[in-house]
Amino acid sequence: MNIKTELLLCIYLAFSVHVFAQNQQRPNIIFMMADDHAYQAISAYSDHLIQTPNIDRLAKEGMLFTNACVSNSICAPSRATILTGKHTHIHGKVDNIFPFDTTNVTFPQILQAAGYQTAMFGKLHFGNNPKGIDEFMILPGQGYYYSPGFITNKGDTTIEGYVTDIITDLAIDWLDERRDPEKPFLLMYLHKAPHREWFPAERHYREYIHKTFPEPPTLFDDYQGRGAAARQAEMNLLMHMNWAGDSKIYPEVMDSLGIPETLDWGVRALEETLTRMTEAQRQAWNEVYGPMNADFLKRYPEMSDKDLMRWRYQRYMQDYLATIAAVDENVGRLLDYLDENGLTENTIIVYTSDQGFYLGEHGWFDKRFIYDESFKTPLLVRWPGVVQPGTRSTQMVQNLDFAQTLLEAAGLTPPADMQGESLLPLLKGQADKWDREAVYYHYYEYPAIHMVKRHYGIVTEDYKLAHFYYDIDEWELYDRKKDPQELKNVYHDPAYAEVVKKLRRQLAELRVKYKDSEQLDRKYIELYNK
Ligand code: SGN
Ligand code: CA
Repeated sequence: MNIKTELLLCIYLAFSVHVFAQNQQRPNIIFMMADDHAYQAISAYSDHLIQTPNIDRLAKEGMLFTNACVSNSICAPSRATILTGKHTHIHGKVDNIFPFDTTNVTFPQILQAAGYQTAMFGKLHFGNNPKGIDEFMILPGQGYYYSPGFITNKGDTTIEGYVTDIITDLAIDWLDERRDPEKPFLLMYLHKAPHREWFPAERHYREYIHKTFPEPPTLFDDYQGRGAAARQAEMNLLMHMNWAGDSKIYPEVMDSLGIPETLDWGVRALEETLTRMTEAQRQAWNEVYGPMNADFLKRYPEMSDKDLMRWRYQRYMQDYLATIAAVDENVGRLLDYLDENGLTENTIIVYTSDQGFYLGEHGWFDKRFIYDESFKTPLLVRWPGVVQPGTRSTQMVQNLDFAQTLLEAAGLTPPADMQGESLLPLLKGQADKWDREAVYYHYYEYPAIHMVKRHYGIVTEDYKLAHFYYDIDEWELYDRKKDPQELKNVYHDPAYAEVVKKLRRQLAELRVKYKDSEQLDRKYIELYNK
């Protein structure tokens, strides 16, 4: 920590220390996050794709948010926003590329300084180690599904096994062996799954490879109702997925069919993970993916583009959802541990993702856009005695709000420069004390993989207005009530002229409120292009 940050933390704690001194039983906090976990793939939201009985327990015993969203739909920026309570243009981690600026103050640092025992297991993806964490084991970068390596306080290590099981073992071991019963704790439990490329555990791929999933109505979207940004994005299942890495087609099958790999690392991605498996794991894999390949080899010559799109969608869902089956099982293990050890009552559990994800809607995978499937994120909160079981909130809450919420829950006053709102009134069932009408969004990483153009925008319950401002200058407006699938940009429709005027004014006000500006837009473009 540099001297300035340290000083700020001390001053801040001197002011807030009396609050927690009064608070005898400060709650433990378990922050659970999966990477790229779409709300469409949690049965508490919708059970058309998968059953997630363990994650659903959190909805049954707590609150489910139907309108939770992120402020920048990509991994590391979202994580930095969660930790700092600030928009990405303020904490500076606007994309996945530059390392996180560790002079930012994060909520775990504040909890640690206030006497919490802190630990983090799983994926952080910051390019540097977490601050304010007593013990951590994090995956380097994106990490691996099989035999993953870990960076720890005491050096690097590799653990044989399946990543989702291992992260849970680490969390449970820590609770069991090193938790200090004299202190409240913060446990950051951060899954790699279901991030691309989707490599499930044997017990799940054996089952899921035989499943067929319903297709989203917009699988064959032609993007005609929208702007250039949607048409030029490179995240279409048919055109932009890798054959080896994503669909798990063997390179020799591709060769014999004359299919080139979509992106040059696709084959490497498959081979790298297969090489990390033990001999027995590889054998099991080939027993299941071998016949799938043989079947594809036979059918491919007869398949139209439409057939291929359908095939790729099924292949995608089989692996993506199978990795979620392991997340759900492991969340169940952790919840059981809390039950068996008397920790359920005094522990707040948050379950969320670093953003949403496209599961074939608009023909897409990946995220990044302000459009709903990537903009919205799952959010479930269980807090016995405070949150009424089985409740739902439809309010527009944002990952920007988590830091303040958790600090207040711990009896602390959040630093004044955090930009979110505490969710405590909503959690306590006092929605009348919540008055947010709109949220602000800003995505930066471009030009880059998936080619989603830079844009910022405002989202209200009724409308979504976005400005794509780099290498094009286009505005899009969606009527969320009439057009929930966001298929028709009505920005130029005269019937919406008044709405456009009002929203543009509100958006300008939000940019001022959150201290974003054209000058900053330009600064981040210049930094990126350096
Ligand atoms: C990798 C993925 C992309 C993904 C980014 C960011 N490709 O580059 O599909 O958008 O990560 O993901 S992969 O073939 O290497 O998996 S994020 O979750 O870290 O933001
Ligand atoms: Ca992610």
